[in-house]
Amino acid sequence: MNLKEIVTTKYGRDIAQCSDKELYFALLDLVKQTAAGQERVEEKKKLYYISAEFLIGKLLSNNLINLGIYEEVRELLAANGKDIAAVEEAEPEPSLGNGGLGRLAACFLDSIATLGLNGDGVGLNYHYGLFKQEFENHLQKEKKNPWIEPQSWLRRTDTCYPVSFGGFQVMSRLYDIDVIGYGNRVNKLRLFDLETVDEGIVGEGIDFNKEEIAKNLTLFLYPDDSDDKGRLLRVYQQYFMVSNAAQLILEEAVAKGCTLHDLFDYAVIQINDTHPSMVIPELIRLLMERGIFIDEAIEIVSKTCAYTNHTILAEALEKWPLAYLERAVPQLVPIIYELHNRIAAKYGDASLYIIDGEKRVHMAHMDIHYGFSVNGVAHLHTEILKNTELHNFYRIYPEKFNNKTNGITFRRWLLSCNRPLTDLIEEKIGDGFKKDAMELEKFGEFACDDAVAERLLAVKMQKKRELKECLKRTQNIDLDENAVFDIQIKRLHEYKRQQMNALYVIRKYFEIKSGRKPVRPITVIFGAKAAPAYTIAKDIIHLILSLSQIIRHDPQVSPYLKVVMVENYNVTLAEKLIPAADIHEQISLASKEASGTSNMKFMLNGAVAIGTMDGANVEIAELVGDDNIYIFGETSDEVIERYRRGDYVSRKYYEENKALKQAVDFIVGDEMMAVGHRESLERLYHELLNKDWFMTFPDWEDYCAKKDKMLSDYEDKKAWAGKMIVNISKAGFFSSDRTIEQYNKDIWKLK
Ligand code: 26Q
Repeated sequence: MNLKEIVTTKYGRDIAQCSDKELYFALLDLVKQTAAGQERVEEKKKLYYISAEFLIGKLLSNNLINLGIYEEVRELLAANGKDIAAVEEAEPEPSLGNGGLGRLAACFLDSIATLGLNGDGVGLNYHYGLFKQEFENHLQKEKKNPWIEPQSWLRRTDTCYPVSFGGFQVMSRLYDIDVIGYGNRVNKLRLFDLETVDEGIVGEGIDFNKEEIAKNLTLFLYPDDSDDKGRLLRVYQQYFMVSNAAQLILEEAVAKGCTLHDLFDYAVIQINDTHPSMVIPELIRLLMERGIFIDEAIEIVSKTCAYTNHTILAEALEKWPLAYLERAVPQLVPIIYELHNRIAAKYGDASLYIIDGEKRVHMAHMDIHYGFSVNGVAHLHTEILKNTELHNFYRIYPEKFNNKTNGITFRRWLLSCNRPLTDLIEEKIGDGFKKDAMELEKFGEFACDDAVAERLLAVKMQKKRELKECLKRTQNIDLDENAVFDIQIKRLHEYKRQQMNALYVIRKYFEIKSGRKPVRPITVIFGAKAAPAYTIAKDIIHLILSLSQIIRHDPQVSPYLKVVMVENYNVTLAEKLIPAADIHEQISLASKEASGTSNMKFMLNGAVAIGTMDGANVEIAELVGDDNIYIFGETSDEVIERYRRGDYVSRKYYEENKALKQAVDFIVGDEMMAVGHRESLERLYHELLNKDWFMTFPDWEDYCAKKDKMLSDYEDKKAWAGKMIVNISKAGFFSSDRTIEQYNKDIWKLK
């Protein structure tokens, strides 16, 4: 059936008489139907990408593009007086992820399907996902974010499994979402839900009884883990995810003729950070239940599982108290002990142990010993893992370690979110780049072409205007498209250093007040959610929101400087913000950002980075060259050495740098206190002065100087357009198609 027929059958009306929401539901049917007719060959070996997060974003336009029917549908709607953009807005965004790791998983699914590889994602069907962020009194408030409607991308299946916890059992149900590759096959995202889940136990905000496991297990992504009950719930969630995954994997393998002794010929499991690590002992347990002796069970599982590390931050490396596991999943405890004992017997070195002296289970250690591959997500990150964080493991298993620099899907982050840029590129170099991203290199030939420069600047202006219109309509935010747009969007974390950017804004504020006006208005845009229990992160949001108000109401400063924090930053907003950026901020403390992926999205959309030599910035800098990126700050070696010495004193920098002192003091000055909350601002002030764990002060002067240089360079429009073109033309390497080809060649070995 075509869209017209679907609409007639569904509503008994014409397209022109339908609401945007009705058209969205009709297009859901159309896409599902079309996808059902696509290739779905199941080869013998299959990849299972298990992840606690899949930040897939809205799916309608992406699916239409990948099916090759976007234009057709757009024209049909237009002919009936309907705007496809308005129909897209009727789709709720599933918020099944926090940030980079979840978005990476979504990009990977797109590339796996596009490359025609046999691989599914496996995760959880959180009903409320991550919280929805609202601002009240310059503070973040968390609200629940229901996204599942009676008609959605989810397809209910008949697959249900029992999952046993200490003292009780629950039943799961599997829901599938089609993952439609670009002009190619269709894979699946398989999301397990709890049959007995009860939305009724959630109140207005995101509070619920954390102990009613049989009702709450799939309500939220990562419920607050600041207390024991929350952490315990996380363990229950993780086991629920991997127990279902393991049962699904075995069932599918056996159906294809697997004897279980040869499981690794039928399945390869990618463990996305340590959140799914319990799949290792769970699979061993299930194989033993089916009659395989432990030695062989361990060997089979070790040949099936591969682990990706996404962080070196100590607090993000999961270490679960054995007591939690004894309570939630007692059946795994003897297996984990066995895995640990084998290591302890073989190596005297306690840094390699799975269970430490405080009876905590180091999930990453289990993955490294009992998986066949360990990868980092950018060159620098992998080197730090090998040489520093996981050095002792690298010494015994050098062959397991490998790098897979992250990537992004160009279908969403160029074709879908920036049509005018796509069209311009296509006009100049043909459409080969849509399948082979490295062809973007050809666009570099136009770096000095005035006509192309002008067209490119016009595209940027158009996207800035679209952002302005969108933020006005949805959040009542006023933007001036003639200002330079400087954007920092990512989770709020001290190591990402949004506070450093805010201190630059304060410095500018003082400069303007003293008569030094910028040649062009500057608009600094932030988007970030803070974890509900991460106090300092919330203080930084409070600082930015308060600052925004002070500047907005200061007639001396507001014509030249604006600070905006968009509410509820998510994938949908990213798709509007990224194409509109002139400057993007990648200013993490060197060594701390494993890769970053928004850096890749921005460069692809012709924005220029200010950044540290961290994560994938290092690879970007190498590709675009010094003239096309603004690098500042200490190197990862210097930072690691500082931590080793342990002698960093932030107060010294504060006392020796007048501009810095003035900016930091402003946080607790009268203007701030008049609009903000004393407790929050003082806490942040003291944190910076007495700790500044992520070392913003040593990098600040260099950061401000580079930013000023950048703003003055921006005025040479032709030269700036050249930088934009170089950034776009060098982005090909960061296609997730390249990343996935490398995973497949080195790790998965499918096809
Ligand atoms: C751990 C323990 C307890 C509670 C929560 C967590 C937890 C939750 C989420 C730990 C880590 C995460 C998410 C991490 C993440 O998104 N990492 C990012 O991964 C990207 C993809 O590889 C990288 O580009 C980013 O650099 C990295 O920060």
